Amino acid sequence: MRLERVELFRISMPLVGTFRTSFGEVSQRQCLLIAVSSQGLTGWGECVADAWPGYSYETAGTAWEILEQHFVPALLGQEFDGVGGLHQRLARFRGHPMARAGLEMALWDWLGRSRGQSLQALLGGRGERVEVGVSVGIEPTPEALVERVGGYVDQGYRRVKLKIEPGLDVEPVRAVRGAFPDLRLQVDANAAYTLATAGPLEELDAFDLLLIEQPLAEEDLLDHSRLQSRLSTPICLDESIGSAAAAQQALALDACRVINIKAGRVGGLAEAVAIHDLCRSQDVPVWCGGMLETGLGRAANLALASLPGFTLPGDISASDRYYAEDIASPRFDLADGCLTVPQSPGLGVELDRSALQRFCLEQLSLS
Ligand code: OSB
Ligand code: MG
Repeated sequence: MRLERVELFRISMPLVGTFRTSFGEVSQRQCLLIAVSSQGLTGWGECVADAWPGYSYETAGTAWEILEQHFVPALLGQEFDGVGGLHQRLARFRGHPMARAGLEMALWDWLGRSRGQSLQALLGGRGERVEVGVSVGIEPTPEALVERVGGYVDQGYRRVKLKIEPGLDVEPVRAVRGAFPDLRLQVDANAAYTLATAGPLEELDAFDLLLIEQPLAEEDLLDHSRLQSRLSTPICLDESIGSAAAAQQALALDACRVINIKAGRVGGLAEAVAIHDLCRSQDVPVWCGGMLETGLGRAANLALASLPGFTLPGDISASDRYYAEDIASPRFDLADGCLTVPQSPGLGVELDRSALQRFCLEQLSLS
């Protein structure tokens, strides 16, 4: 195949509420949308890099630069063979997994549309619905947190993830566990602790959590392994797992017992599936992480999460948990704690060009 045109859009969409994590607060989500066109068909992808480097070093700005200057020129007008061919053409470039993944997602959408197959079918997923959870930001008081969690429980979410940071960990978790004794509960520190400050995490063993996500620094597999030996709760890694090779090392070191898979963080859906396959062969549970995606990224996450090794509910909430207005339709509604996996060709959602123009800050067409 040969790409004839690639369009980049930098967008900013208001979230329904401010989302606070240990690395900062966000109330407007920035990301890039990428459209690839060939043979009269267009595929859409979402690059999940945010406005500033809090979660990872990539930003919407760095992704734009890398796509415009390097990745897109390496592909435009060149003959290559599907997703494998795309990765071969980009193999000489180091890093920038979110930029890579956004482009790859657009190609998956294009491939699915050209073959009349859903992304779920292309990836090897199955089933009409997947069970999902919700990620809840840090709240100033335990009372406010319990109220927010209660709202999500009333909507039908059966698994809740609480963001924590030093000083806002044991007491908030105690309050939520006290109010919801049977709720499936987990926490995410986004790398906010060190081995020296991880004492409170040992106290969390008392609250029957499914897992503790990314307690320590991204690079620090060894200390995660040391910490895991002190905890009965499984550690789950997010930021630390950039590839299947990293996953293999983390598991060999017992640095984690669960893995959060995000296609953006690992350079695309192909690598995400490779991590899934590796974990499945070792009976390690995985779940699909989220990056506050628009309807496009959410559609891709649902297809990925329908693979058989995704045995824990993902951070893939309903559209109304994030955005009053989205750029893709149909929206995703929660039913009985589940979302429906799109079945139409490609991502299975349609981009709304007029909504896109309303949220668009900058756009560029390359051909
Ligand atoms: O660490 O999982 C994370 C959002 C942005 C960046 C990092 C993370 C998150 C979330 C939200 O937890 C997940 C979602 O609902 O999309
Ligand atoms: Mg996380």
